[in-house]
Amino acid sequence: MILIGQYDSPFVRRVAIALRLYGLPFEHRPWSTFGEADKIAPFNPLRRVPTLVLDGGEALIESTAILDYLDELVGPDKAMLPAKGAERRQQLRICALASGLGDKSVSLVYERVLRKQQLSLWVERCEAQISGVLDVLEQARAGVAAPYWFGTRIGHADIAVACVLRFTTEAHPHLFDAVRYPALAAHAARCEALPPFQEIVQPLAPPSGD
Ligand SMILES: N[C@@H](CCC(=O)N[C@@H](CS)C(=O)NCC(=O)O)C(=O)O
Repeated sequence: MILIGQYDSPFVRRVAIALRLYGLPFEHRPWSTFGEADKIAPFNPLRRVPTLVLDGGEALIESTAILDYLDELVGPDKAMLPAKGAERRQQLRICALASGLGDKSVSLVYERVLRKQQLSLWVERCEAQISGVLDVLEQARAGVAAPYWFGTRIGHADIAVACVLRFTTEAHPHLFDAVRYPALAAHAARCEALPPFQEIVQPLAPPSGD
């Protein structure tokens, strides 16, 4: 399998960490979505990452769909998301909130670097969405005493939240205050201490806008 995309993307990083935790070998092509879009296009016309190219050449797109395939590959006993039931729904909701937070953080980066003049209506909307999600995630995580969101085993929700917190903290430090979000800060610290998180990491390198 070949994973396309740089690890400064919270979406690419969560897929790479899941691959590592599952012990699935993969090659990595750290192609930039802007600088190397022409390389990505044959695999994904959206020119977005993550894109996972399977051994037969099939290209999977969208992190949720990619992780769904990885879960299928490792089977129900090893999968980090149950195949059905309440925990699956709850975990998918946390993943969707984290992923949406990631979308808004990425949008704000593009707004900052790609536009000469930022549109305050859009910036304020994204910032309100980000803090709204952080407040909900903080309350949810504070209500869980277990080491991970759904018990003693790490799951996709844990990885998604940790990856998006790192990205948001690096990209928009004013939007994440560890004093306001202590449970999320502790969650991120616990995940970031694990070997796959330490190995799969890249400081944020946003497009230059030139
Ligand atoms: N919903 C997508 C989001 C992926 C995404 O936003 N990737 C960014 C990099 S962090 C990207 O490809 N941006 C280029 C673009 O959207 O044009 C997923 O979960 O895979």
